[in-house]
Amino acid sequence: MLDRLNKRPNDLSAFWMPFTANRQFKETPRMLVAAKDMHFTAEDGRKIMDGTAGLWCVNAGHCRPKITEAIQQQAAELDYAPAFQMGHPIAFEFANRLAAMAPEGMDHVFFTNSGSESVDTALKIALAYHRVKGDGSRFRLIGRERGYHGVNFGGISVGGIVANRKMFGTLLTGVDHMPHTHDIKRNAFSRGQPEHGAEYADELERIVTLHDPSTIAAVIVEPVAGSTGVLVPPKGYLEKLRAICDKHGILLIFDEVITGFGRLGKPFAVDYFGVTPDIVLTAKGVTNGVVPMGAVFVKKEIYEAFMNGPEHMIEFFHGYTYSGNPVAAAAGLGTLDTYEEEGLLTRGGELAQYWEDSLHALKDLPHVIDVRNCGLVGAIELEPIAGSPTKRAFSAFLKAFDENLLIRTTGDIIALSPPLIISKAEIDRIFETLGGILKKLD
Ligand code: PXG
Repeated sequence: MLDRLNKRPNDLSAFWMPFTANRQFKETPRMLVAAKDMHFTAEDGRKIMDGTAGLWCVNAGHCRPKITEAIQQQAAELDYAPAFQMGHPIAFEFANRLAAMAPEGMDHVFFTNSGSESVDTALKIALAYHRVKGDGSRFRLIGRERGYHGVNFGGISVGGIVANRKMFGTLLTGVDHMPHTHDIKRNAFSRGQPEHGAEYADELERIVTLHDPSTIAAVIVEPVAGSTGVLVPPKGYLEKLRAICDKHGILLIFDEVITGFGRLGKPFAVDYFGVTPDIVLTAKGVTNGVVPMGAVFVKKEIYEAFMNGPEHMIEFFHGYTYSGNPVAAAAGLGTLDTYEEEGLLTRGGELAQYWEDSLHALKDLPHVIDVRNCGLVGAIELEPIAGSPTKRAFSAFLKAFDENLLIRTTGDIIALSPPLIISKAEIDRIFETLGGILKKLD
């Protein structure tokens, strides 16, 4: 067997890597071969601090025993069972545990295998819901500029990232977009929710009026946009979206793939902002990123609306071979146990002030044009190099990796979202390293 700790595979060409500059990577690979708690181990033995919880998912830290053991046991006992017209206990057990901790009223769970699948599932539930209620003229979906909702066709259609859309044809029809809320001129260096910009939500009213409310099925937003650089909603903005949706009978969907499971210092962004949508969709932290899984939470009224017609008929024609997969559900239960035993779903709240102060201490360093934060998420926006956007932040990423710190960059924005087990000393280390890098950056 290949000794993965010591050997690099002899050929890197077959794996077409996702969201990666393949040629650059394969020329100078950055390989991670092991992980424990807050750190990865690189192939040269260096311990790399995980400043991003992998890709915003390893909220409990790496290789946590409860999760590992749960997976091992489940794989040996019931590895797979069909998910259609058949059941296995652990999927129900996990759904019940999730429903019990979910925002109030979100008491039904549909399982998927990723954030992208959760997004498309939520959009399909919204469309079908109106139809089963006899309101099938509601077919339009509203997303937002700079929204990231995964990479499937529904998600890129409602998403607002040009690069994710431009190569892929006509996408879904009947989609419109609200403006994003990123407003550096008025809100630079905001701590938590920015003061200005609630009025960006008024654009929803304009779009709804343009198309007529009777044609709109749902509005989907990330409560805090993650991938496009940590865009925290202005004060009053989400409340306005909720009110406009209520006024017109439109479903509001929160994409909590990043904000779910403790990232903001509360179990969900719904708890943090106190605004409740009709559907909450999740992935990533639901299993600590260990086994792919997503979970879409819906209100009772939505589930109940489908429970009509002849009882032998399938009520919702949707599902995946691996919906509620036993090994994924076991990973999820091990994850929830770990979150609960260690108080991780609220730990971000305890650390948030320290995190915010440490992050904002970098505000006067060269090239820094904005610093923003919410819960245990932070972003540092850099002035792009004229004519070479993204280069400055990518160079910070490479330097950080050399200095044993993993960060994420998107455009010229550095994003940070460490595992929720991080200590204050580790927060200090992240910002000392990053501060040193920013001082030296061209
Ligand atoms: N919605 C949101 C809000 C996300 O952030 C997805 C959906 C899609 O999830 P899947 O599991 O299909 O990838 C995401 C994913 C980054 C980064 O560095 C963010 C994501 C994925 C990879 C990298 O910002 N978010």
